[in-house]
Amino acid sequence: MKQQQGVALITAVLIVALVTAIAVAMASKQQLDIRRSANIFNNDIAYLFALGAEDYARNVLEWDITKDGSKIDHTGENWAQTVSVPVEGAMLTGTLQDLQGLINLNSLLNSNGEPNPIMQARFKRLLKQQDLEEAIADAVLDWIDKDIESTGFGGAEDDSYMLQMPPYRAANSLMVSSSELMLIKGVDAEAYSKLAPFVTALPKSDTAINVNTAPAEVLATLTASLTVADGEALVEARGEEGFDKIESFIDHNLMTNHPIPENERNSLAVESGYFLLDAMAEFDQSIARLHSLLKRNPDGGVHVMMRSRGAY
Ligand SMILES: [Ca+2]
Ligand SMILES: [Ca+2]
Repeated sequence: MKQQQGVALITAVLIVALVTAIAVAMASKQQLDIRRSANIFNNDIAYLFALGAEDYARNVLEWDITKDGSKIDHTGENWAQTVSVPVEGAMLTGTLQDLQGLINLNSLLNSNGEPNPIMQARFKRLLKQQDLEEAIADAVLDWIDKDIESTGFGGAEDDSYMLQMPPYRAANSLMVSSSELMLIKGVDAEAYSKLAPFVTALPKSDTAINVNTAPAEVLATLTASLTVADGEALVEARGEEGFDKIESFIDHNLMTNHPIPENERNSLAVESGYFLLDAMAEFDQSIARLHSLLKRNPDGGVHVMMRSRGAY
């Protein structure tokens, strides 16, 4: 009888222990679920705030045309200033970059799909300036051109990429992101990091370089004789106001020894149509990062061409 009571007691203790363990597990799982749901909500809210920043950026770009009255774009304008503001419990930060200040890799071809010797020469000068093989320019051209015939010495098409591990094929269409460079023959991570600050991939071939927003390294690619130091002097000379027209740049005394041929002038500009927004929204412990490629028409209308969460 006593032995039976002992067994019952042990069983009771075991049941209590089991129920306690289950209760603790349930409670902590519930807490995790609550935290997880809160994270999902907060991430969504942060993303919505980032979209709000995009809307604001679109307005700023539109105002720059409709309210400002001047067509030119330069780094002293409102759109070029980084904005960091608290909004209803969130912290928003947004920066707009003029992508036409960079070399558009897709402009190595013209809109008819033929090689564009002016832009090729500029890209080759950039490669040389960054101590990289000029042959990379051939491979980039092959990557975006429609055919599968290799260009020059450095060209590469499917036959080259199919030998890689894993094998892949050339895009044979315009690049969507300049990070595609990393897939291209001759471009490793180091080469990419050298080029990335100076190149872009716009959804259009024939785009001009804005001399008011181009960094010194890009200005230095405009003629064979310009150096990065010349580019820095030009950046200094344009100041925050920029050049009011392309002739003011071409005829500037710093350009006297670096004449720009007549046929290359319309691939230079003092205004821009493509901008990259880098927006970040922090809400509670969630952070949303948004990159938006914005296209602005001459009438001021702004469209989102591409959006990417996280990296661009
Ligand atoms: Ca402007
Ligand atoms: Ca090709």
